[in-house]
Amino acid sequence: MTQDELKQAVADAALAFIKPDLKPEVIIGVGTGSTANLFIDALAKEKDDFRGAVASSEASAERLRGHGIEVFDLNDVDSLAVYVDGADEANRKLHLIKGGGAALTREKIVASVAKTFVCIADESKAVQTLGAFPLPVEVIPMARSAVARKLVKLGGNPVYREGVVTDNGNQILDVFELNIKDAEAMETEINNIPGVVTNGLFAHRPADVLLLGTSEGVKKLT
Ligand code: ABF
Repeated sequence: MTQDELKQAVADAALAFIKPDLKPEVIIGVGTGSTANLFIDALAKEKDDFRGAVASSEASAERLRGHGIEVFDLNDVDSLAVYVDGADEANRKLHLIKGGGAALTREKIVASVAKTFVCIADESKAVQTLGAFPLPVEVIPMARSAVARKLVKLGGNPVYREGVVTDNGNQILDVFELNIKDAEAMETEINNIPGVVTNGLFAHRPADVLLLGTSEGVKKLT
């Protein structure tokens, strides 16, 4: 199977996973990226069976609206039963690296509100140790160089993602060569650097379920 077919398979599996929870009052958290886009397209077929969605990016909000799905501001929503999103890397503890699409901060916020976080990914994203994918860090623009110097002290090699402005008006540093043995500790340490909005480690709030697309079918990891 191609990578695109694996992504489609996990998008369809995510829809089957959440289908029993769809009710007229339900609002669903929806992520960002090519796998999440396939989930949005699948979700559109059920649009009359739930109330709407909260999106983790402007791009996903636009795609949802394009399908006629109502998009809610998170401030107007008390709770989310489920959040479905992709990832750049996932380990066996379901700790993730996210943010390759620069939407990490909103993704982390929406994930934090959701009761169940369902991560959807093709098997190329499964790793033993996180960190081969450069860790995205969203920074306040005036702090970019100061944060980068601190990241070097942590052993990383931060690279400014030029030309990218996040939905929050900030910038992204991609940190190469980090040795992420303890993802929770690293997440905390980087988030404590003044000027960091958040980093792409999802370890304190990992996924609850990982639907992994493999050539032997979709595996459900918890
Ligand atoms: C989002 O989309 C991000 O957190 C992650 O960077 C990316 C994964 O993209 P794709 O599904 O296109 O591989 O979930």
